[in-house]
Amino acid sequence: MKILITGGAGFIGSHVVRHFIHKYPQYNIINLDLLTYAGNLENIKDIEDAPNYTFVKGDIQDIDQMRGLFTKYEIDAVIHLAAESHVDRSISDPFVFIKTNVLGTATLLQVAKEKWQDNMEGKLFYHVSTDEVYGSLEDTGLFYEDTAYDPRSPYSASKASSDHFVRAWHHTYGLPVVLSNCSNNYGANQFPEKLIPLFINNIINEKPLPVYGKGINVRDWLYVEDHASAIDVIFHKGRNGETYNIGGHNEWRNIDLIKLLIKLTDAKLGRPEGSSEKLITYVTDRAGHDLRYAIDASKLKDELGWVPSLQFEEGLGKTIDWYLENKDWLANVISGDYQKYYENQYGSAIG
Ligand code: NAD
Ligand code: TDX
Repeated sequence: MKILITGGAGFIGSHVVRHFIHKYPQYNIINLDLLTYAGNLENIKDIEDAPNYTFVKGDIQDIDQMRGLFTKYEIDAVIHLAAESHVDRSISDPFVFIKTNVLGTATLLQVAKEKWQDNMEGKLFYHVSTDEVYGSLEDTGLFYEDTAYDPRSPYSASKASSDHFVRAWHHTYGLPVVLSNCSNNYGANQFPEKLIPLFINNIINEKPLPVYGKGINVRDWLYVEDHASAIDVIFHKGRNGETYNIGGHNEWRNIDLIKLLIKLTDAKLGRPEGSSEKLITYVTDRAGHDLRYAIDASKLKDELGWVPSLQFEEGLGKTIDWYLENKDWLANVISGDYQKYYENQYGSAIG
């Protein structure tokens, strides 16, 4: 099988590529990535010489390039992760989200349909999506696969739109598809614009920790390697046309998570317990900040037998260790444009 993985130089994609390269030497993996600010070949350096691996730099919006790539590599299946993924960036610059997430996904769907339409047998378009498409929960309740879509940020609206197009290509053209909607991921190689790596980096450097609003928003956190293993299971066993929610049964209020992160990181740095709590700085809330996400992943458990493997403190500990051991990786990604982003996003609030 020849599998096109898009966005494989990004955070989750790099773990998915590594997982498939090692576990399925009989598959050929073609990793297509535009290498935007979020894409980094360092994330997959350890597997770049694997015999079943090919990297292609390219844009999912470029239909001619995608047609050429499907023909050249005789693609049988797609695992589509390439996207713009950061909510705050979608608030300041929504159009790149619409272009990449909506038009890019539609482009890939159209090319897959063109190339596979004579024989759809054994073909699969797997679309990786997010729990944010379901909107925001109050203190109780969970997102189910049939929860009505209610996206509220430009990011989640673009992901919701892409999900709709995937289902449209399935129902209209018979494209074999499967979708998954996952909760917040954390782990190695996450770009330090997202809460956990941003805060680890700032704790290390004794910089302010910008907590949006009152810090009472709730997210359901899943270790990234568990997401990769869920994608593996759904790719191989998921039913055509179905959607599977993926989650960690692991809800945390931001402020509680931040205090745990401080405790674990201070301990690893040999600082007195809680000493970095003084860095907590409450800043203006994110516009339209969704209060709570929480996933019911029982369909995935009951139908396909997948459950998360790691406890949160263990996963968080491994994540902090990775950032402490990979200071060069961190230094490289926070040079250049990151400084401009940081200044625009936080400058006036925390200096
Ligand atoms: P990321 O931002 O770390 O990586 C995205 C990758 O896509 C980068 O390597 C980037 O270079 C690439 N890319 C962007 N535009 C492209 C284009 N036009 N053509 C080709 N490649 C392009 O994102 P992530 O956090 O790894 O998320 C991966 C996927 O998983 C996304 O679809 C996201 O919506 C989804 N998701 C993420 C989370 C999370 O917590 N991070 C949770 C659920 C779902
Ligand atoms: O500086 C910050 N301060 C802060 O309080 C940042 C960056 C975040 N936050 C809050 C906002 C959220 O309530 O922390 C929470 C997590 O924020 P992010 O890491 O930006 O994640 P979130 O907005 O929840 O979205 C993530 O999960 C779903 C991913 O970025 C998405 O790609 C994914 O689809």
